[in-house]
Amino acid sequence: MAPTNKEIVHGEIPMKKVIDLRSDTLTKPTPGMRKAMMEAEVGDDVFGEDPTVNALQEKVAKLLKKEEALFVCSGTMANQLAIRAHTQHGDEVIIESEAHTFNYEGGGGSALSGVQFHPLRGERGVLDPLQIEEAIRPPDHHFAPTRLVCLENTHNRAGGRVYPIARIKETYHVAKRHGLATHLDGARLLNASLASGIPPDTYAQYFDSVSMCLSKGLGAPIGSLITGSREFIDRVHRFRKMFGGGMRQVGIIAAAGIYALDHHTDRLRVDHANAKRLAQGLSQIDGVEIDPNSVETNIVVFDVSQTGTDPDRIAGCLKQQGVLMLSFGKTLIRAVTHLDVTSQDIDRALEITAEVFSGFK
Ligand code: TLP
Repeated sequence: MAPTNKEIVHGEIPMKKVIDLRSDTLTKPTPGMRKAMMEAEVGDDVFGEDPTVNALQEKVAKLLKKEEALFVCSGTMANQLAIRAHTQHGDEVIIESEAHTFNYEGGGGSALSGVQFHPLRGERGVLDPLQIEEAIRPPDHHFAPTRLVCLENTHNRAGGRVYPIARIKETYHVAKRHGLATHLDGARLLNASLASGIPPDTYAQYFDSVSMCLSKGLGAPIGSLITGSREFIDRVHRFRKMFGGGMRQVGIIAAAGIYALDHHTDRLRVDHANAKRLAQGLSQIDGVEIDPNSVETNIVVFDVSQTGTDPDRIAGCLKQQGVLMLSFGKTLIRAVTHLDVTSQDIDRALEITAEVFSGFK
């Protein structure tokens, strides 16, 4: 019998498809994307001579209505280069306490830029602009001068929350009143844009720099862009070289990015619908706490404290049944929908999750 959607053929033995919801970074390049990569025109990008990289940079600069964009290998590198280019050693950077740049970038802010972070506790990832204003250091030599404010949209740890545009606008005005630069970690900016209906450049206008990833929901195997003014990108370019991020015939991966932007942007709505479907199903399972209304994009974070069981253990049990999710702190589990997950996969993942949770009553 032909393998069903739920099966893949591995040698002679039909195996159940593993439903991998750990991250939207796990997607494999599609055949169309691989073809675009294979056919990409390339050149040495350190010489500025890779036409495919140049085309990608122009495309993203245009999308965000910024003067320039620079291709870098990862979201982490994009954020860290932005910090390096906006600040000097000894400066302070205001950031939300659950932000990726503060928590998951290997201490890059202090190690690579010599800055100290001033983390502020947000309300599900979102800061009150007044809170930001109060945190700005007065001009006194005792203090590290506040130089930069970083926001994240969508906010990963807040379950893919779309950062409200009104808050972004007010934050921008506070920052500018105090002469601060603004940076957006827009790793999933296109998810935010699709969910809110607000064009990406409308978000981008409130930031001096915006980073954006191609290797998350968009499904490219690698790559991020950092955008800003010509002068800013020129500084970033120098630091990219310094950090060892100058790449050569890299059009081969930039082609995947162009393909992703052209073919995978609108389909993010499928991921959002699947995430909603997952959240709705999870909310019906005893031991799971989640408000499906809080799920706006492709990230579903749910609380399992009612089970009295460690999320690592629960993730381990789900894994044994072929569903992969991430333990996301003391009581939380994260599931992310993406290009390689269908609505049937979501239904199957829900059946398995319900079965696994019935063992924790
Ligand atoms: N996030 C990854 C993990 O690092 C947690 C994920 O699976 O979600 N900003 C945000 C908001 C991110 O979520 C990530 C990656 C990054 C930056 C860093 O991007 P990469 O992994 O390309 O360095």
